Amino acid sequence: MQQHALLTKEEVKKSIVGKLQRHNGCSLAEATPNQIYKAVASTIRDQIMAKLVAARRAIREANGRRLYYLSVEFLMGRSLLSNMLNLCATSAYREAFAELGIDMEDLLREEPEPGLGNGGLGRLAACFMDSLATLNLPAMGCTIRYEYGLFRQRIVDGQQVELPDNWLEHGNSWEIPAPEDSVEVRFGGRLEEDWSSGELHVRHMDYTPVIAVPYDMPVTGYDNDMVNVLRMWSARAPKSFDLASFGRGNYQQALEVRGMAEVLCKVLYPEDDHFEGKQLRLSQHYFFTSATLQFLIAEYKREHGDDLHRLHEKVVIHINDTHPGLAIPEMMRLLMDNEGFSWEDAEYVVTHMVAYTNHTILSEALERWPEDLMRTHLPRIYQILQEMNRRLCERLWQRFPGDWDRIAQMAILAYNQVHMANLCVAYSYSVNGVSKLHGDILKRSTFHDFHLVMPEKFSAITNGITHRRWLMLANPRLSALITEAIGDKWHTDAEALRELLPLREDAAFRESFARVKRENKLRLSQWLILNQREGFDPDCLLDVQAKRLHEYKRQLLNALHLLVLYNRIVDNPDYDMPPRCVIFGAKASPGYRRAKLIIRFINAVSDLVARHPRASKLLKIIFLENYCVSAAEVLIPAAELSQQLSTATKEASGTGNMKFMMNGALTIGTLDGANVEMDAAVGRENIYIFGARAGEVEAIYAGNTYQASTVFENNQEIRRAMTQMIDGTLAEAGVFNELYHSLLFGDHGGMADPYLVLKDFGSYTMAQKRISADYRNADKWQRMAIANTACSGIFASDRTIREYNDNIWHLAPARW
Ligand code: 26W
Repeated sequence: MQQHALLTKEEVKKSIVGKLQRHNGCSLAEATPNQIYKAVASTIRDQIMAKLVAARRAIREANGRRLYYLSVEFLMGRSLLSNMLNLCATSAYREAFAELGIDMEDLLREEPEPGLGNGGLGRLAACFMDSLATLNLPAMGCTIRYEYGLFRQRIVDGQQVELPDNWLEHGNSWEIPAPEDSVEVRFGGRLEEDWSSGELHVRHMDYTPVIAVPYDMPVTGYDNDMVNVLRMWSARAPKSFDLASFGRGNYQQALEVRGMAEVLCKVLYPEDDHFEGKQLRLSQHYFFTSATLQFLIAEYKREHGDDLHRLHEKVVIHINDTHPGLAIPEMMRLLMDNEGFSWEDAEYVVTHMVAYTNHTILSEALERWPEDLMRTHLPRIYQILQEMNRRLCERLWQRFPGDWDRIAQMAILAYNQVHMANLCVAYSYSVNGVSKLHGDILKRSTFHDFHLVMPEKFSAITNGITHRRWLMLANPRLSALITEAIGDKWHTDAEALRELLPLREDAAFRESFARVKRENKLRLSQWLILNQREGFDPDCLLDVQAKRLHEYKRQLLNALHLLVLYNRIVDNPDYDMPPRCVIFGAKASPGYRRAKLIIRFINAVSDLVARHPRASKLLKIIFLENYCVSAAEVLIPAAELSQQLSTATKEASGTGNMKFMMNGALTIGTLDGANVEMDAAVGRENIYIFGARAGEVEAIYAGNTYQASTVFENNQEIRRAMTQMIDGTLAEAGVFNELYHSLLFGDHGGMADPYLVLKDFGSYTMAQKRISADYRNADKWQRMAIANTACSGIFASDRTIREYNDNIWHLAPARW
């Protein structure tokens, strides 16, 4: 493929030096690393802006449909290198840096990382943005401009400590403020209704107004002219509530309005596993959703005139999980109250415009707002929800006469709660899951009854990752090797990676593949030394589990197994295994006590192993601090084994699993989420599958047939490791009692070992044995590793986005 760099090396040099002169009044030699970073970013930004202007005009003129992708999280990672890559400018810049004496790695570290997401859901949204732009699809990502992203994690004495992430402190080189698109969002207050000329008019009085101001972050497509934006909404108090100009009597109210605006976008909620009905969170969701809808209506009117009856033909709103689900009643409100629509007309437009993706079946993560909170905080929205609920229940009554229990399960309002998932399923035109298995579970279980009533809405589109960030950018060595072998068409057609498959038989290719992996391990080790003063031997097997910390992801299974390995080594002076370095990367939600305890347990096992002379030669356990996008970019290319251990049915898809696979790691995993499809793609001989299958897990939960104590009694190794949890081997006695107790007895009347750690332990151990044996056979291992990269193409988000577009969005690619 033809690659079009915009600037030559000489032009790059000139523009960097020129920026420093004009912006900072200094020469390159005098500039600080941060000034140089900003100058470089600014040269890239100029090129993007030129494209943005042209793209916006072309999209306007094409007059086609547009996507608004609403997500409360976008975990974008750094932009400088990915923009360089997408502009095909990396080599021009690399050469310019070399001649100017700029260290590229140092420079890249200067960029603050926008961590505006928790994990999978937010990173998926970011991958989607890359693929949308690359496929020329007109789309806007819409979210909140949090002042503080996800907390920075430090490990102190083996325990997690959270620090604030003030990512905007030194400015953001990428954002473009768009104050002209500001809108007002209203909270609280009361409703006045009056019937005039035969119609009901609702007036919202005494509300608290907040101004939503957008900041746009450009998102470039790869090797094309497309630029979309991520629109981040920020809150400020209305000018009329300026304290100085405010009369005494309303001083209190002015203070309240200012307070609301100040806290609204302050911080991202760090929970991605547990829902709590906090008012501020509800405000955040409504704030960016309402602002987005008001803006898209204004934009539509500018281009198509004031009549909104065909809005759904030009606009599709995608809601990333239920968090932006208030888009549904909010659009009803805007159409009825501002545009004079009847209920029926408004409902027609809304139900043809909103599409919904579900990302979790864990019931504790499903959003259910207290009705009282909704009533007092968003009174008009609440009123609309009541009417939507009335109509839905009426319809369900026709279908299931007398079946009150079932109808209550499906209702929007029931048991004093607003059930967001039911709202989204009932009123979206599309409901989809994020892997085949997850899509099936939604149909047969989570939304079973809805599936009976409206089967046509349901689909499953397996998640994907942008292989440009996760392979080209993160793993330049492997990328160069691949391009040398099969050319560069895989940059825009990831399925072309399949052409690597026959190269498994090529000894020289296997050797190069192995060399790249070793160099990446070395790079990671150096990075770890720099960041936490602890590296590892690049000749050991590098085994990684990196993801949010959650009981269902079963980091505890991994850690218990390491304790068992330790015991084997200690017991047997001749015990032999290929030396391993096991890395954990995981943030625990600050309020999730048990998850934090698991981090402490991992670190205690790590210390125990490190203190034993023989064990520490065969095993090293590193807890990587502050796992985030840029850490993942160094970690994943180095990994040889990827641990994907979720209890079957619990991980909707997983996306980390795909990143590791693409970078040539082998997976040890359960048949859960997208692992099922990875297994099918790569073949059972190239993956280590263990543990209970989804059907068996469902049967256990349904019938309460599993007894954790039986495993404990029959498996001596597990019994010993668990005893070490509580007998003072790892920490003062008592510290890990809670973990022990939960595995053996369960919590407050629940079943023992609810995530089936003990149940799957035996089969996990067997799989690990095979791994150690296979790793000794370097040829075999490299063949399997190559097969994983070669078969990973279907997990590129380009494929995911094509499927969303063909089946749900129907956008026309922009061309100019
Ligand atoms: C309200 C609290 C809350 C916040 C976020 C609950 C749930 C969430 C997300 C839905 C959690 C999440 O990130 N889910 C992950 O989504 C990924 C992208 O589809 C999947 O790959 C993961 O399997 C799923 O856990």
